[in-house]
Amino acid sequence: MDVFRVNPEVSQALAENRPVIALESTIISHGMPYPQNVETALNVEKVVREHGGVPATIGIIDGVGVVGMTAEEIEEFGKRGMSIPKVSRRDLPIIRASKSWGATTVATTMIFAAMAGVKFFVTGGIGGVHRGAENTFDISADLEELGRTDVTVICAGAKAILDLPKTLEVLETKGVPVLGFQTSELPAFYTRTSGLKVDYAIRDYEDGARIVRAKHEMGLSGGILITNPIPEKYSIPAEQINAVIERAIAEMDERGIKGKECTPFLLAKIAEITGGESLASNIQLVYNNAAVGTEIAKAYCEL
Ligand code: PSU
Ligand code: MN
Repeated sequence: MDVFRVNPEVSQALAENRPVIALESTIISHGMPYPQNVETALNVEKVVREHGGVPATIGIIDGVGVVGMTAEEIEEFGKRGMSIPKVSRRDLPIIRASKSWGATTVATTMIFAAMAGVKFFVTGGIGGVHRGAENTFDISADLEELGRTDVTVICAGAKAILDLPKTLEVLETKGVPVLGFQTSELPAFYTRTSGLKVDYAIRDYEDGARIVRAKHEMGLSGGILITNPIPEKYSIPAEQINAVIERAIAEMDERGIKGKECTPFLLAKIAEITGGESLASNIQLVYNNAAVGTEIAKAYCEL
């Protein structure tokens, strides 16, 4: 049984040095409700194509990593939702041996992307150091993966459900360059600002592509994080969303929710409290990341 299989359109694009963009499936099965999850996943693929790229949505089907799922497979990930396990690095051998389906997180999407030779990956937000990590030790495996696997991840920063200063500290320790697309401030997902500085503000697509190329030339292991602020018109004021996040975290603690359930619980709770406003913002920032990420990947192929 193959460890992974690559969609023929994706392998052809890779062979011809055309931009391929990896997309994750945990955002589909655990990050958004049905049917918005499927609609968003298919629209993101469309945005990638409109910008001249080839999308490769990644998930695990019958124990095999699929790099470039079909629309029907994406639909299945959306419909089955939370009943498909959320798979991080430590879960991979178990999922393979049991020939199960698995929704890939940022960490495992990076793993399969790297196996297939896909260099760019677009998503909404990454996992990071959770608030209270000094007691719980809850630090997302996404950070570890960024420290070791060579894929450039384009996202809208990290949500304030995380401890953002500590997340940046861990990324620094692991040697991950954190870039801001036309901003020197780390975006905080629903909001464009966080008061924290990124390592470098990218001026344009080519500027970003050159940094990715430079890292490859140096043979440095690990990924690069490109953070792209949510478009102004879809952003939610920090005071407003932070109050919601506080409420969601309080309820999570009350219910004793821990470990891998934390992020999906908080995402759903925040969407519920905001009456869908956060979900609409979430969807828009993913589209925006797909546009910027594909343009940077295209500039990389043209260097
Ligand atoms: N952040 C989001 N949306 C998401 C996730 C994070 O805004 O869907 C998902 C991603 O798949 C990410 C995972 O890799 O949650 C992180 O989970 P954890 O914190 O359990 O490592
Ligand atoms: Mn965790």
